[in-house]
This record gives sequence, structure tokens and C-alpha cells, in this order.
Amino acid sequence: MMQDWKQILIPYEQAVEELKVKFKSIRNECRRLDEYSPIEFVTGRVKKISSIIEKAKKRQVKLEDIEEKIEDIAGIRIMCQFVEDIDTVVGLIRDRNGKDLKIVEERDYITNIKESGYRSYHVIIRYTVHTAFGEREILSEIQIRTLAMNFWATIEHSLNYKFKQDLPKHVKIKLKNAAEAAFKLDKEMSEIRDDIMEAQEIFQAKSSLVHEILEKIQELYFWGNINNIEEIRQEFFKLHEEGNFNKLKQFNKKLDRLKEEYNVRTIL
Ligand code: 0O2
Ligand code: 0O2
Repeated sequence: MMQDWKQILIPYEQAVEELKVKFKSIRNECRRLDEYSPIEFVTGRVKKISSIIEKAKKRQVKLEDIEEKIEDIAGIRIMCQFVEDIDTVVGLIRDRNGKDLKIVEERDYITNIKESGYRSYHVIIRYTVHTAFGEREILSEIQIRTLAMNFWATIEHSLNYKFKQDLPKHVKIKLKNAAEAAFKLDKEMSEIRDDIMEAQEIFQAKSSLVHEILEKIQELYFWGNINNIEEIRQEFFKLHEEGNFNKLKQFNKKLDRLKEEYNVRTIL
């Protein structure tokens, strides 16, 4: 039986790994291009066998129907900074519909907040994995939420686990209040979204500029024959300390000129 479960879960494990890579790469590409990323971080898991059996029992799903009826055996969670980013991410998923995934259903628990106070956007997809034993199409649930929604859901989930779904009344009230606070936080963050995004973009741009400069100094150093490399390094340290973005940009251009100059000399 255990062996059967292992065999069943292999494509789900592969799907989670692949989907994590795909969504993480959206974030990584944006960062590399100094662009704002609608994705903050991504997690994924394959549901534990005991939880699958428990869910099947609760819903009176027969063992042979588990793969068609339990949609979140492969679960992906995408965290965003702002509620608006959720729409962007859902848009990205819709763009892929019929390409590397098929959307089965969307559940908007952001507009339709659950009784518990739970908010998130769920997209159920069909996803094909190519395993050693051939092609397999599996179901997967993608949950898209803000950091605040995630904070609340994680705590509520662990409390439910602790109290075995039977939350005492005072805990329930506190959780409802906390859900309201998380909702307000998201709203307030949205109001200053433009300022936050701008600050983050500047920070990101500055960090890649510094990276670029350091690489160029290293290149100039290794090409040798640059007698004022120490001077260049000192100049960089001074500018870095000063923290003026425009001056760093000018310095970067100066390094380009130096590199070009040196290249010309090498060619000649
Ligand atoms: P995994 O990759 O499955 O082990 P990478 O090195 O690129 O694979 P990444 O995404 O650069 O990993 O690391 P990141 O974003 O710093 O996240 C590290 C792990 O912490 C990931 O778990 C995140 O999903 C998880 N995490 C949990 N809470 C937070 C949070 O508030 N912020 C961030 N940034 N990460 C968080 P995994 O899925 O096990 O990664
Ligand atoms: P896990 O892995 O423990 O998170 P149902 O379970 O019947 O309410 P349904 O219709 O199967 O839900 O699917 P739905 O509501 O789209 O998604 C179920 C999943 O959403 C849950 O998975 C949770 O991850 C999350 N979720 C839904 N409601 C709540 C809630 O009130 N609080 C928290 N913390 N999470 C919620 P599981 O099965 O609990 O699995």
C-alpha cells in the first residue's frame, strides 16, 4: 500500500518542483531587470498521505477517486506584497491557460471572504508532467495571497490544528479581529503602493549597479597594467559611502570608458 502511495505521489512531487521553478523564475527575471516583481516568494508542497486520507474520509471520496476529487495534493502558494499584485499573477496564469497548464476553476476568496475570515485567490489547474513512465496529467491548487493574508492563514491553520478544528469562542473572536486587521493593513499598504514600489525599485537598481561596478573593477584589475586601480577602488568606496545614485551611475560610465580604452590598446 505504501509503495502504491509512493508511486501515486511521484508525478505530484515533480509538478510541485516544476511549478515552483516556473513562478520563482518570474520573480528572478523581474529582479534581474530591476523591475518590480508581483511575486514576493513561492512555496509548494505535496499533501501528506495522512492528510489526503483524512480529507477523502471527510468528503466521502472513494480511494480510487482521490486523484480526481482532491485538488490540492500538489499545492503551490504564491505570496505577493499587495492585493493588486494578485490580479497581475492571476493574469499571468490565465495567459498560460492552454499552454503549459489548463485552468479548471478559479475561487475568489478575496471578494468572497470565507466565514472564518480566510482570504486568498485559488486557481485549480491541470498540469502535465513527463515522468519515467510516461505523461501524467494531475490537478494542482495554486493559492495566491498577500503577505498579510498569509500571516493570518498560517496562524489560523496552526490554531485549528492545535484545537482539532474546535476553536474556543474567544480564540475565534480574536481571529476574526485579526482578519479584519490584516484586511486593513492590505488596504493601507495599497494606498502607499506607488511610494513603496518606487523605493524598492531604486534600492534594487542601486544594488545591481553596485554589482556591475564591482565586476568592472575586477575586470580592470585582472586585465592588469592599470596603474591607478587602487585610486579607482578608493573612488568607488567614497562614492558608495556617499550613496548618491547619479554619481555612482557616472562612475559606472567612467569604468565603461576605461574598459573601452583598455580594449582598444589590447587590440592594437
Ligand atoms: P525552496 O527553494 O523550495 O527550498 P532559492 O534559493 O531561489 O530556491 P529563494 O526563493 O531565493 O530560494 O529563497 P527565499 O525566497 O529567500 O525563500 C526561502 C524559503 O523561505 C522558501 O521556502 C520561501 O518560500 C520561505 N519563506 C517563508 N516565509 C517567507 C517570507 O516571509 N519571505 C521569503 N522571502 N521567504 C519566505 P521553500 O519553498 O522551502 O524554498
Ligand atoms: P492544507 O494543506 O492543510 O492547507 P474546504 O477545505 O472544503 O474548505 P475546498 O472547497 O476543498 O475547501 O477548497 P478551497 O476552499 O479552495 O481550498 C482549501 C484550501 O484552502 C485549504 O486546504 C487551505 O489551505 C485553504 N483554506 C481554505 N479555507 C481556509 C481557512 O479558513 N483557513 C485557512 N488557514 N486556510 C483555508 P486544506 O485542505 O486545509 O489543506
